[in-house]
This record gives sequence, C-alpha cells and structure tokens, in this order.
Amino acid sequence: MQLIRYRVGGGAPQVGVLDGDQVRALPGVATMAEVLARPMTWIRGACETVLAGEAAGARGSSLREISVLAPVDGETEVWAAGVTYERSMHARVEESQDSADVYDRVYTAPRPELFFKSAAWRVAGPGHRVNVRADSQVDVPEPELAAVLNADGDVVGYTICNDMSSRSIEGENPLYLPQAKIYLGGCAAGPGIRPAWELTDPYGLTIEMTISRGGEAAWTGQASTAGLRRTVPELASFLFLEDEFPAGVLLSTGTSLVPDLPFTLRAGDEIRISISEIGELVNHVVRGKAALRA
Ligand code: DO4
Ligand code: MG
Repeated sequence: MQLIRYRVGGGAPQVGVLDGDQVRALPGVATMAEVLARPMTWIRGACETVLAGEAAGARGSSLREISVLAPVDGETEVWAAGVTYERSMHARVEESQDSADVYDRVYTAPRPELFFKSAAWRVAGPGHRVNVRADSQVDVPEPELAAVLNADGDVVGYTICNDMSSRSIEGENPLYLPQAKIYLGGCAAGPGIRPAWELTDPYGLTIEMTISRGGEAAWTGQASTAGLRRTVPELASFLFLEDEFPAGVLLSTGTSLVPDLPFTLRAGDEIRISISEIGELVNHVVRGKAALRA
C-alpha cells in the first residue's frame, strides 16, 4: 500500500491509502502535512483502519478516476543529502576542478552534507513538468530514494525524489549549490509513500532511470541503494540535531546515477525513475521557468 495525495476530478487535494487499484481517503486529515505531524502509531493505525474498511467492502475510487499529486504539501520541507554514493563523489570531482577536494572530504567525513532542497509548493508531482534553468549549460536529474519523516523524526515511509541539478553552475563554484539545486521546477517527488512497516530494508532497492528523447532512450542506468554510504537514521539524526519539522520532512538520500559528461537534459526529454518496492516517477523537461507556466 501507499499513502498518496490525490484529486478526484477538479476536487480539492485529499490524502488517502492506495491499495492495488483502489484509493480510500484517510479519515480525520485533509493534508499530508497533518499526517506527518502525527506520531507513527497514529499514522499506522489510520492506514490500518482504512484497509479494514476496504476488507469490509467500503467503496474507494479507482486509479483511473484520480490524479496523483506530489506526496508533500503545506509546511513540509524537502531536504537532501549529498555525496552519499561513490559515483556522486567521482562525478562532482570531475566537474568541479578547483574545488574537487570538498567532495572527497565530505564523502568520508562524520558529518554528512545536508541541504534544503524545496518547499512543498514547489515540488512537481507524477506527470508534471520539471525545469532545467535557462542560465545553465549542463543539467541532470538525480534519481534518489527519499525517506519521509514525521515531526518526531521517525521514518514513516519512502518515496522517489528527483533532485534536478545544474552541473555547470555547481561545477563553477560549490558556493553556487543553492542556485544549482533550488529553483522553480527543480524538484519532483512521488508517486506515493510506501510505509516503513512494509518496506523494512531500504538498502537493497534497485533504482533505474531512463531519459527518453524523441521516443528513444538517450540515457539509461541502474544502481542499488546497497551503495549508500550512510544509513537513513544517521542522515535523519543530523537533520534533526538542531532543527525541527512540525509538518515532517522529506529527506532525499543522494544520487548513485549521474550520466557521464557531456550528457545534458534537453527540453522535451522524458525522465522515468523507478525504485523497486516503491514505484515509478515520470516527468517531462522544459527549459526556463516561463516554459513551466506555458
Ligand atoms: O554536493 C552536492 C550535491 C550532491 C548531491 O545532490 C548528491 O550526491 O545527490
Ligand atoms: Mg542529489
């Protein structure tokens, strides 16, 4: 099952439990931020109540009748970890020349790299457009396993995050990281949240990404979360050390797939990311924020 945000027709966004092809609204909450404000026992209990209702024949909506939205809303933030896989460290050393050693050092340091990635309102959901900055020359999607944490810092579940990144802007100077990473259309997440009580081993998942151009695969790659150098509780403990997240937080764990240079995304590309036991996130690329709104 998955916890999802969705809309039926032109109705207001709702939060529900998707089981097979059927989604049923979670009682007592209107937003995912409200869910993530609650303790784990409440969240699990509410999901189980919905599933028990399903077993008793309560009617739901089928996937065909709904649009699935990004699984975050309200005050929930998206944060991301960096250089948590060897591949990310090598790719960044290659692109950054003068400041290459910062990536080497953070890969092995006790303190992880954690950065603010997005406010919930800026996160693109399944099927929505993502953006490459018009002032950037080299851009890639970063397909990442993301842990969804509640206000207590407990792992509620897992989803997919695409940490869109400008390699040319970050490569010019690592202090440009926020501009390389935080901009309109620069983050996508979804489709839903696979609960941690069902997905108990996040370190054996297969991540696959295909970038299609004109109907053909322009880049394809596969990796395993077994290569993650840090654990999810380790990343979460640093994030919560001196901060709090009353509406929960989506913590993306870093990328293990980086296309070799000179590959860059182009407008019109389709990005298809799948993670085993979680699902698939598909987004389409535009260039420049004006094209996002068109
Ligand atoms: O160090 C810069 C960001 C790294 C990152 O986003 C990643 O490794 O996924
Ligand atoms: Mg990343």
